[in-house]
Amino acid sequence: MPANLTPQYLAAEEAFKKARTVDEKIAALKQMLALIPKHKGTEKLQADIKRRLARLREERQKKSHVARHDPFRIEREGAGQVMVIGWPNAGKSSIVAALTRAKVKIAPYPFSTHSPVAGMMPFEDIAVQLVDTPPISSESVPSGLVGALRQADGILLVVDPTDPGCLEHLEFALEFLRSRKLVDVDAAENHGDTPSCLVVATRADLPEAGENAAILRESLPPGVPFVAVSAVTGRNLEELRRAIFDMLGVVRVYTKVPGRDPDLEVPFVLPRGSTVLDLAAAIHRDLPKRVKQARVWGAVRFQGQAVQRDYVLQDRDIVELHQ
Ligand SMILES: Nc1nc2c(ncn2[C@@H]2O[C@H](COP(=O)(O)OP(=O)(O)OP(=O)(O)O)[C@@H](O)[C@H]2O)c(=O)[nH]1
Ligand SMILES: [Mg+2]
Repeated sequence: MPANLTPQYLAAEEAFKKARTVDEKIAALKQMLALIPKHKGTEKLQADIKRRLARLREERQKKSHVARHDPFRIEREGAGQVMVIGWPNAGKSSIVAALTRAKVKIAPYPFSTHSPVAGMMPFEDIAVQLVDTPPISSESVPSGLVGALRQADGILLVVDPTDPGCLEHLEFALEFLRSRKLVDVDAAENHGDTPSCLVVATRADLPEAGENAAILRESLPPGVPFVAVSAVTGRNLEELRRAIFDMLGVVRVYTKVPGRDPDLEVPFVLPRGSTVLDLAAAIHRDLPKRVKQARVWGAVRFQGQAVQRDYVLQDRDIVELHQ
């Protein structure tokens, strides 16, 4: 080979191939550039490394820019994060305002929400984070939204049934979620590596909403939950809170020390399907190997029933771990 590359250079090249982050790649390319034998035979290769280096530096610059200003980077709080999305003027901010104390902007004209705003929705003894977002339409999807939706635990899709275009709006949004692989809208059960989704028809206080709300409901793929609410009268908001909680696919579990009353103040929130062992791991890393069995009060047939470590916890179970 005319280039006569040294083993040191080849090692640096190997490091480049293994590099995952932009910083690691830049470091490896700099190393390659330093170690490459400088002669005519490597000129093209040198130019190529410099080009790649320049491109990565540009990418890093852009990334740090985004990281500083990305308003969609909202730290998850509470039992789960649910993004509220929908067509301009659908009623997203009104729903977030009705369910949380977030200071959102509500206006009779479209595009009134410019950046996401988070608030906590109390539900029984826990709280779920709702995030109001700028609208999506066939013309534009806010940059940063897709990434944020991917991180979320659930997506609440708001549709205005009094809008003559509501069916197209719903179809557009479902296709958007489908095509970006954000939600498996066609699967009856969405839980897994993609967030689940829930469709909300708003303005149930207006007489013209009823008929279209029924059409929207019927047009949904089976398994996608639907609630018709009014943010103005509060109609069905309790049902909506419950549906949001159900969408998260979690269970609340309370722990109890033998001989004492259970701690009903703050539940552990675990993914549905979690077992006694998962609960032990959530309490302390070392606990699973010490737990032999448990007693459970709640959904099981006998109160205080002994269960094995692989018992699947039900929402609101009270669990006493035995070593
Ligand atoms: N009657 C009635 N009006 C509602 C309801 N929900 C929202 N509205 C009205 O609909 C308009 C739009 O509401 P917003 O909550 O700002 O809608 P949005 O989807 O956040 O709008 P953008 O952020 O601009 O996309 C406002 O005038 C609200 O008062 C409802 O349940 N009933
Ligand atoms: Mg809004």
